[in-house]
Amino acid sequence: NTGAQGASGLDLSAYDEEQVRLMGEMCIVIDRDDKAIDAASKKTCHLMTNISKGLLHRAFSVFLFNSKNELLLQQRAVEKITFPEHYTNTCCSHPLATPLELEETEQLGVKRAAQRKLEHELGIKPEQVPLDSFEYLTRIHYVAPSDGMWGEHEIDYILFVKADVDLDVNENEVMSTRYVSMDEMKEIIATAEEKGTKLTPWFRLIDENFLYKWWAQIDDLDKMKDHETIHRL
Ligand code: DMA
Ligand code: MN
Repeated sequence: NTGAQGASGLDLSAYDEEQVRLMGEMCIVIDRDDKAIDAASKKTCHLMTNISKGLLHRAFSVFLFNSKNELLLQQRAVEKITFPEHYTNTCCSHPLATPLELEETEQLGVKRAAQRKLEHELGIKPEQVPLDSFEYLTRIHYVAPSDGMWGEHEIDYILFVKADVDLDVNENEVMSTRYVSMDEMKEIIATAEEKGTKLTPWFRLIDENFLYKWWAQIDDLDKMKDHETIHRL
């Protein structure tokens, strides 16, 4: 009997049951050139002990804008194991190690995962965000500890989508949502420290390096796309 810790020797019983279940999803393990080389559980991929040894996985970040060019933000639920209660972009997650989500042609795997998670986290129906409505901008490679045990080490595909959507928020994933203008976004960032607003590290990196120049070009993104570079941030 291995008791509460299970075979891995790691006790997750203090965490939310549904979020622990999702730690069993199989992520795509990649090398530094974003070549798929293996599959490993979400748990394995997000443990700092493995990240310290270089374990890297594929991810995506969706930025959804309405027809007024406002960006949909979410505040992560308190149940999230990594970065609970942090404000972040519309939706983030991982393409899974399945044939459909491994597909690299036109970044279809990542776009399918984005569609799947927009519905899971925010209740957005796939019909409101068709696969060809996602605009793939570029990839960023970053590492970020969450707390002592957990963290992120990803190559993250940045996807923009412009759509007026209906929300039906999954409270196990998302505490709150809010649309912001570019000026409101800048204000949130500028006052985060004094107000104690927690922002996810990848959202900060994208905000600092890319967000506003892309946002300003939201209706003409083709010339902003860089599908060659993996930006190491
Ligand atoms: C992981 O996001 C992806 C990035 C870009 C940080 P997440 O922790 O929200 O993933 P999930 O929703 O699958 O828990
Ligand atoms: Mn991750």
